[in-house]
Amino acid sequence: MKMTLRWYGPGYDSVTLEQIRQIPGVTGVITTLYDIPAGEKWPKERIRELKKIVEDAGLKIEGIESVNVHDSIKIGTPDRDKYIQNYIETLENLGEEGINIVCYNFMPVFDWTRTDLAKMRPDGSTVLAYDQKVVDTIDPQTFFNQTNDNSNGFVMPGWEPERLSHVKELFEAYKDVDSDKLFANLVYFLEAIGPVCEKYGIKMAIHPDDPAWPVFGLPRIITGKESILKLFKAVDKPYNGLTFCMGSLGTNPKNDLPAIIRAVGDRIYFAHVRNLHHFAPGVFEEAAHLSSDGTFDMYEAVKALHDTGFDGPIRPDHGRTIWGEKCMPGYGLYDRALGACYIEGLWEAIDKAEARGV
Ligand code: DNO
Repeated sequence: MKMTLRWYGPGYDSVTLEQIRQIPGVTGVITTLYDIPAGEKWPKERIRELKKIVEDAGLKIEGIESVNVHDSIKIGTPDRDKYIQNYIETLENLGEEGINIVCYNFMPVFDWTRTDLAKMRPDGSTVLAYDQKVVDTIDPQTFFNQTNDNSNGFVMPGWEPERLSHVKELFEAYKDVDSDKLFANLVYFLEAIGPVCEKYGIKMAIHPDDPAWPVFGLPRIITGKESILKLFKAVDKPYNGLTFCMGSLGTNPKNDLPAIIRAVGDRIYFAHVRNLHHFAPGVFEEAAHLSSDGTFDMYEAVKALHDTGFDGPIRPDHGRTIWGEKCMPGYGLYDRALGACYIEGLWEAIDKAEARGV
């Protein structure tokens, strides 16, 4: 595995590449061109420029998170082919630069959803948290405004103000899109980008829905083992793979995380490793990465990745905000650095135990 950190690019991140380089074991970043709206083509020069910035800092771009998919593709409107063509050209430009892991999601309207971006824990740290009751009693526009207002002045991934200033219109546009239609549109998209992925060896790693159930009445289709395997069967090609995101799949306590890893196996191209603390169904907060701080057995999950021969990038995921850091909620330096070292410690121990036949 390759340990990485998500980095939003110049001007969008409070964390610098120089800081990332000093986290023991971290050799690369997962990044994006954050300013390019979903649906637009990524120019070759911009990709090259980004690559140079990262490489000049002694790191490597290990993957892109995300090349976002335009709503027309998810909805299946007549103009979707135009946006798919832009996506293909973006993949071509990435492929030409040797970047071949692309994380994306197929969630309608909202990307990941949390009801509190700074829930205070007893130790004074703050975390992202979710309570289904809040989602059930708030309208989507107010919810969006609230998320936007509480993000410490950062643009949160998947919550682009321009797109989401039209929440009502977006909901209207999705009104006939049920889960079958959304799934069919995903298959259409994956089939259309197949040739470019195969030409450049690009691995498309879909990000599971977060939380792993419908929110605000919108369908969600990548929520657990069955739906992931269904997608792999529908487009049974190696380029069609998964971002194994523990925090997203783990929002549903019924999802057995190590079992999902073992079932999906070599189609996991990228892993987000993190912990959640569950209080009740639909009520959870994000925890430190350590098993003892949350509900997941982190050893078992990392062991499953190790046992299945996972050799792609791992990144610690949302961290707590600690030590007075001013950062995008979930994406500070300190707790993610602690998370990276903890995951590396688990990995080393598993590696050595295996080598010694323990
Ligand atoms: C949240 C992230 C997601 C993820 C996208 C992938 O912090 O895990 O925003 O990047 O869903 O497209």
